Amino acid sequence: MLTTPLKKCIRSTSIRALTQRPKVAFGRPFVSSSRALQNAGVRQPPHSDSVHFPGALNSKFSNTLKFQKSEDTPAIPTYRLIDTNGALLDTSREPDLSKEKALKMYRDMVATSVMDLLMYESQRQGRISFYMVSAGEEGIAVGSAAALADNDIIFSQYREQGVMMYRGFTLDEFMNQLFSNRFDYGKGRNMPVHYMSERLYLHSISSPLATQIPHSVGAAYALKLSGENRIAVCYFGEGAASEGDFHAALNIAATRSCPVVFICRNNGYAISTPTLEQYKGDGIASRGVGYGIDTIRVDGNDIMAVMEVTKQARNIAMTSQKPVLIEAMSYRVSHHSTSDDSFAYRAKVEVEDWKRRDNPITRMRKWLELRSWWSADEETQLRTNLRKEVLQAFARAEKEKKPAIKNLFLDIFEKPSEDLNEQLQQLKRIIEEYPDEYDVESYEGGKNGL
Ligand SMILES: Cc1ncc(C[n+]2csc(CCOP(=O)(O)OP(=O)(O)O)c2C)c(N)n1
Repeated sequence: MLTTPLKKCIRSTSIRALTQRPKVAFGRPFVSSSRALQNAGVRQPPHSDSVHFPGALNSKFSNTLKFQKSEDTPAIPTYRLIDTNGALLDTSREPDLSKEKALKMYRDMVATSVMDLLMYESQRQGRISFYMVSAGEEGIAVGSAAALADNDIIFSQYREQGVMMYRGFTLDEFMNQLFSNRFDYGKGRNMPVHYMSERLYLHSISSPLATQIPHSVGAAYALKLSGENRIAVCYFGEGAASEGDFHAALNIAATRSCPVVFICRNNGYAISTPTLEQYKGDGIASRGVGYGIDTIRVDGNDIMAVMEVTKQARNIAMTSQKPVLIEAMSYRVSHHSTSDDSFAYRAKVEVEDWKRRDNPITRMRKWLELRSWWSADEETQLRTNLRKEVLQAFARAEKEKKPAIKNLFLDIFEKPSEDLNEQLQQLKRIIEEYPDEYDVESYEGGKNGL
């Protein structure tokens, strides 16, 4: 039963009320939850062929019984700015980019790929326990990061090294995490590649797929309420987009009008699962439209297109306070991780073809060379220097001690519980009783680090 004031409120609501400027709370337009109730009171204009069933306000009546078929709907186009030879496809759309910034973007893509190659090899040698490269996806990461504000809040999956590189995560910071040494911000508790940085507004990566998507929406909602001049940005793969969290997140982002840019890296595979087995629709982009979210598909090998698209997406999210979805197309030229041999489920020739056909790094290099901003000598110099810098950071991180053993028990709760303190003492007693069984000296403070 509705109460009388509520009935009155519903009766007095018109379409105009729905389109009026929303109330402002904490500095940003705020959609109140009573809006849902207002929907129920939409008036039906007499003799209109439009239905105003509250669930689909713009649907017209039809006496043709016709199912909508996804195959009849044209696929969303893939936006590009430069072709595979680095030439601008439309000269009226010259990217707004200084030489200095372009060279930083190029350097960060190359740095990501040099670090990836060396770290992949170091895992094969057993020096680190695990690694994931982002080969073929450097353009998505660096291109999008270059279009964001330095303090936009970032949520990643695990293949976004280029975003961190562009933000200023240093090679030492990468290596400290990969070695779980005493300088690792995660105190050695997570697997390699699960980076984080409070300084750079990079939320910690965690393994359960897609959980970061609703987190990013929550962060965006908080930014909206506090009236801050920044947005949340969330990266994920097309495989992760099959999780329930993707649905929950995009739906709430749309209905609560949250300033978040979703960036889906569609690289064709989720470990061994090709996209043909992942979904039947037109990729991830077609879903955005279904949620009422402004959406675009972009060529992820074209760093300029990714940058321009992200710039505009950020602008929409910031000025209109609503979500935007970008689906960036690419191909995962690497194995999924060091625990995967992708030739068990795809032909080597497929991968080799892709490598030869297109690549975000060579495409940008050609673009730079067309402008005489880059030369073969500079390329050799850059790669030699980067290799040296990565190996030096690697050596520094490898010889550092691990975090003090007590960190195993800290940060589970804000303060350790009595049980945890008791377990810590118990571990201390066991280590003292069996000193030869534990390698405590590689941890900061050794036994006293407990
Ligand atoms: C909830 C959950 N299910 C399964 C996994 C195992 N898993 C790790 S990565 C991955 C594939 C993800 O593919 P995609 O999102 O397309 O990203 P990509 O690896 O291609 O970059 C899976 C299934 C996981 N980490 N979390």
